[in-house]
Amino acid sequence: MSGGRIVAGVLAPHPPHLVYAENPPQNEPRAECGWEMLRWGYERCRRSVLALEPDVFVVHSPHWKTTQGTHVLGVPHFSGLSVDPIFPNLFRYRYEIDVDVELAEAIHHAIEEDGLVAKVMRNPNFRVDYGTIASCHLMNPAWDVPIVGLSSSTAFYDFGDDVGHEEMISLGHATRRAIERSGRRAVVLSSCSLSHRHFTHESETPEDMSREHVYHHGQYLWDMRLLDHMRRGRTRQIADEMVDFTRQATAETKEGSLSWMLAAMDFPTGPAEVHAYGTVIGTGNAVVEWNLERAEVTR
Ligand code: 2X7
Ligand code: FE2
Repeated sequence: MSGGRIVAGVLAPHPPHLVYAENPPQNEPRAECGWEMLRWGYERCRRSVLALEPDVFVVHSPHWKTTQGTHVLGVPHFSGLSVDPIFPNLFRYRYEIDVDVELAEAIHHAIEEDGLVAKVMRNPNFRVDYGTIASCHLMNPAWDVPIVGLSSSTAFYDFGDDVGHEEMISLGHATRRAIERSGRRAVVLSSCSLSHRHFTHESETPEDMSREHVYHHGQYLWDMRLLDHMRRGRTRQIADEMVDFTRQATAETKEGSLSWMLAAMDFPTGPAEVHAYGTVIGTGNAVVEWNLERAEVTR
């Protein structure tokens, strides 16, 4: 099969707080409200992306960390309870996840073609990480579109952030190639926050928005710089500045989700749509859509 393509890419951050504040039936804890700007941004983004009728979401998560290369979820259905290790008070989520195993295997094959280390994860009892779950839930709470989940290799930690960034660019190219061969209409999700320094104390009521603000002006300036690049179609410049950004804003881009997604989209030059920016315990989070089916975004 051929003729597949990436129809959209989304910077889709995964703070469990956003799922908590939505009160979906799958999540045990109950919230009064909270982080509305981000949640309403996700709502707008979701409407736009689901209108493209994608066959699959392909998500790269910083919270599935693997030491030997990139792993790909490769079981047709996962079911279980995901508990956030840091915020068990906010996220205890019962998941049912369908996986596009054929595409997962094709991505695995393409990664190996490029000489990178990869593995298909075939353990049916594997507990899917909360980064994958939160981003996919916020993009499609109905879970009626299958996913492919990619781990983040620890290349950034083992060999340095510059090497890690380059490896994620290669991973993005391989992902794109596999999708093109697959015939699928895919949406790629970069599951990460931007600046990532956060408060070490939680307020008694987690959704008390009088306590929410940016951690540090320098971090905020970096986030705004990146969002400005996105809105002006400067994706290559983002890639050029990624290592500096990651270091100076202590950004969650360290695990490579954004580098991977920009490369998978082949660095689009049209303007991305920033649906929302907001902080979660001081970290910078943006919901940003590259709708590659719209004329002004295609190259
Ligand atoms: O994983 C996260 C995150 N990236 C940002 C903020 C809060 C919690 O969890
Ligand atoms: Fe995170």
